[in-house]
Amino acid sequence: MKKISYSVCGMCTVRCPIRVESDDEKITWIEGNPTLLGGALCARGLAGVALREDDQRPQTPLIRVGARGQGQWREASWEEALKYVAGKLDGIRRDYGPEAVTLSSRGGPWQALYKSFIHAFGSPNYTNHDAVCGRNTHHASLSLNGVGRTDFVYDIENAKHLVLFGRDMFSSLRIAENIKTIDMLEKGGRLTYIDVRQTRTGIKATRFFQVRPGTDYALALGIIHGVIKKGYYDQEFIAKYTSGFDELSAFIEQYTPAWTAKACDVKEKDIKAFIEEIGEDRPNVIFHPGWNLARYSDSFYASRALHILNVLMGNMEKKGGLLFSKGAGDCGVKGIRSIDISKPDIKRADGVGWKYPQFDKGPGILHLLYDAVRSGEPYPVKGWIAMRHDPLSCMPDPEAQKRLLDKLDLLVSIDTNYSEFGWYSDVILPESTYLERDNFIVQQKGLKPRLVRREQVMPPKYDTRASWEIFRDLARLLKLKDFIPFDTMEEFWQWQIEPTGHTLDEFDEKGFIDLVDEPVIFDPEKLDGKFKTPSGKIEFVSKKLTDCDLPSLKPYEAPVAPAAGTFRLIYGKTPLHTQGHTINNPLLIELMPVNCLWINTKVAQKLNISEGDIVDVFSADENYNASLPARVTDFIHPEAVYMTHGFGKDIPRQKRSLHSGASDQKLMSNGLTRWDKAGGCLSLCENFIRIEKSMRNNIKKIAI
Ligand SMILES: Nc1nc2c(c(=O)[nH]1)N[C@H]1C(S)=C(S)[C@@H](COP(=O)(O)OP(=O)(O)OC[C@H]3O[C@@H](n4cnc5c(=O)[nH]c(N)nc54)[C@H](O)[C@@H]3O)O[C@H]1N2
Ligand SMILES: Nc1nc2c(c(=O)[nH]1)N[C@H]1C(S)=C(S)[C@@H](COP(=O)(O)OP(=O)(O)OC[C@H]3O[C@@H](n4cnc5c(=O)[nH]c(N)nc54)[C@H](O)[C@@H]3O)O[C@H]1N2
Ligand code: SF4
Ligand SMILES: [Mo]
Repeated sequence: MKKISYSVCGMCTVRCPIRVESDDEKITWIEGNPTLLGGALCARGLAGVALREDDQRPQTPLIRVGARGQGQWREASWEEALKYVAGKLDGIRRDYGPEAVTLSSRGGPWQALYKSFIHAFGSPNYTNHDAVCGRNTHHASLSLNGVGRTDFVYDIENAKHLVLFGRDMFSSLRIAENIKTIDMLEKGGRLTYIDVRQTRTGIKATRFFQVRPGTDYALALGIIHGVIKKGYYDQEFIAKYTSGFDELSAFIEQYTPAWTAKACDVKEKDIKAFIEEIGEDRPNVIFHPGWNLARYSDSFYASRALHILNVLMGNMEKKGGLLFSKGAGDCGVKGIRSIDISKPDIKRADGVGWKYPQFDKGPGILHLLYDAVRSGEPYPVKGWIAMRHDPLSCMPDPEAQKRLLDKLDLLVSIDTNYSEFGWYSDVILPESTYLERDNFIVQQKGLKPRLVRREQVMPPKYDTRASWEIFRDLARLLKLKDFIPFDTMEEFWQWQIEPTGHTLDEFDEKGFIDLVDEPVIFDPEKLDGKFKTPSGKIEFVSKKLTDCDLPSLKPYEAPVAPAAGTFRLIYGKTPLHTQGHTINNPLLIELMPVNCLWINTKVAQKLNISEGDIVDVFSADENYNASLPARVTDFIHPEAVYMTHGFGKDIPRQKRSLHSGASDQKLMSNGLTRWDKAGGCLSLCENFIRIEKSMRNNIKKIAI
C-alpha cells in the first residue's frame, strides 16, 4: 500500500525534516520537507534507504564471548541481552553505587530520554560528544552573552555579509542554512571565508583568506582593532547593553593590521579592505562564531572574539543579524510535556561544576571523565552505556582510550551500526534505523517555535528496537520509578501534545506544527533581561572567568610551528559522509570510498610526491600508520596536511570499508592530553604527523 510519512532525517545530527513515500516494504522516495526545505536533501539523506538495507549492521543483540575487541560475539534474544545488561548494572550499583555508571550520547533533541534514564538510575554522569564539537563556542557565548550558542538564530538570508572562520558549510552541511546562504549570495550579499585551505565554501566566497593554521584568534583581534579604530561599531548598543568596552579598547591597541597580517600570513591591504566592507555592511553582518571548534587551545578565545564582533556590529535582534531563538514561553503559548528526571545531587565524575566551575554543568566534559576512570577519584567509574555515540571514533588516540576502558566492568553500545566503541564493548543493542522507528515529539526553538516528530516509515528489517523501547524495558528490569510510564509511542505523543491545544492529526498536513503563526522578534531597544550574565550586560570582561582565574581578554600567543619533517594534521567533513558512521553505507562508499591527504604543492615537490601517489602517514609516537592517496594543491597552507575525518575503520564485519584510507584520530597520539582550559574542548588540530611517499608506488606489474 502506498503511504506518505513525514519524519526527521537520521543520517546526521542536523535532523532535517523529511517527506518519505513508501509502497509496502519499499521506500520509493525521500525528499526534504517541501514546506520547510523545498524538497532539498543531501546525498546522505537519500542514502538512508541503503542504511536500512545494509546487511553489514548488527541484526540482533550481541554479547561478547572472546576478549574485548576480538570480534567474537554470540547472538542473543532481546530478553536475554536486556537481562544481562540490567544484571550487570544492578551489580555495579550494589558494589560501587549508581554514580559508577555513565551514559554518553550524541546529545540532540531526544537526549531527555537517555539523560532521564541515567538520572532515574541514580547517576549524575550523563555526558555527550560536545567536548570534541561545539563546547568552546557554547562556553564563549555563555561567558559573553550569558546565553548559549544555540540561543541565537543567524538571519543569514537577510544579511549583507556573512563571515565564516573555518565553518565549511557547503561540506559540513545543514540544508536550511545552505539554502539561506545561497539566497543571500543571489541577493548580492558578501561571503568572507577564512580557512587554512580552499573549500567548497571558500570557492563561493567574495573574499577568501588562507591563514596560517591556528591563527584565527589573531585575525579576529586584528578585525576588532580595525572596527574600533575606525568607529565601525554601534555606540548606542555598546553603551546600553555591554560592560568592559574601555578594557576591550585598551586591550586591542597592539593588534594592528600590520601585526595581524604577519601573524596570520595574509596581506595587510586585504585586512583593511575587509574592514571597510564590514563598515559598509553593518549592522547586517554576521560573524559565525564556529561550530566544531575543538581545534586549538585558544579556540575558546577565538570564538569569544567572533561573538564580540557580533556585539560590536550591533546586529542583535535586527534583520540580517543574530536573532534570539524563541521557546513557547517567549511567544506566550503553551509548550509540550517532556520527560525530565532531574539530576541526583552527587558530584559529577568529570569534575564539572566543582573542580571545573568554569564549565556549564549540562553534559559535562567527556574527556575529563577519563581522569576519573584512571584515578578512581572522586569515585570509580565501572559502567558505560554509549547511546548513538562512538567515543573511539570521535576522540583522539583510541588505543589509549581502550587501555582506560579496560578498567570498566561493563561497556554497552546502543547503535544502528558497529561503531568502534561497539566493537570493543561487551554488549551491542542494535537500534532500528530512523526509518524504522518512532521518536518523541520535539519542540524546536526558533523565530516560530515548532513541533516535529519522527514517525516510523517501515517496520524493522532485522531484530532491532527503538531506543525508547530499549530504555523503557531496561528501566522496568531495574525497577526505576517514574520512567516512561506508558507502553506505546502513540500514548506518549498524546500526553506530550495535550497542553498545547494542538492534535496529532495536524502533523499529517505538512509534517510539523508551528506553535505561532508569525515569527516573534523582540524589540531591539528592549533587550534588558535577555543577557543572563551575572551583571545582566554583555560582559567583555566576565566576572565568572575572572573568578576561575581565567582571563577574559587573553593576550595572543602564536601557535608552535611544526618541527622539521612534520606537519600539522587538520581535518574536516565531506558532504558525502557523516563523521565515521556512513563510510560503510553501500551507496555512499561508492561515491567516496577513501579519503586522501591534501598537501601543499611546494612541500610535495620536496618530498617527491605527485598527485595521486600513495603516501604513508605516521602518528608522532609511530604506533599508527596508514596509507592514502595524495592530493597536491596550492590551496593548503604549507605547515598543514588535511584529511577527511571518519576513514581508517577497523571493523571486520564492515567489509566494504575495512582499512579504507587513514583515521585522523588514530594519528593523534597523546591527543587526550591537549585541551582548551577555558572552553573545555580537546585541541584536535594540535597534532603533528610524519609523511613519506609510499614504497607501494614502486610496485611493478609482474607478468606470470
Ligand atoms: N556532510 C557532513 N555535514 C556535517 C557533518 C558531517 O559529518 N558530514 N557533521 C556535522 C557536525 S556534528 C558539525 S560539528 C559540523 C562541523 O562543521 P564545521 O564547523 O564547518 O567543521 P569542520 O568540517 O570540522 O571544519 C573543518 C574546517 O576547519 C578548517 N581549519 C583547520 N584549521 C583551521 C584554522 O586554523 N583556521 C581556520 N579558519 N580554519 C581551520 C579545516 O581546513 C576545515 O576546512 O558539520 C555538521 N555537518
Ligand atoms: N579527528 C576528528 N575527531 C572528531 C571530528 C573530526 O572531524 N575529526 N568531528 C567531531 C565532531 S564535530 C563530532 S559531532 C563528533 C562526532 O561524534 P560521534 O560520536 O563519532 O558521532 P557520530 O559518528 O555522528 O555518531 C556516533 C554513533 O551513532 C551511531 N548512530 C547513527 N545513527 C543512529 C541511530 O539512529 N541510533 C543509534 N542508536 N545510533 C546511531 C553511529 O553509527 C555512530 O556509531 O566527533 C568529533 N571528533
Ligand atoms: S544534512 Fe543531510 S544527512 Fe544531515 S539531516 Fe539533513 S539531509 Fe539528513
Ligand atoms: Mo559536531
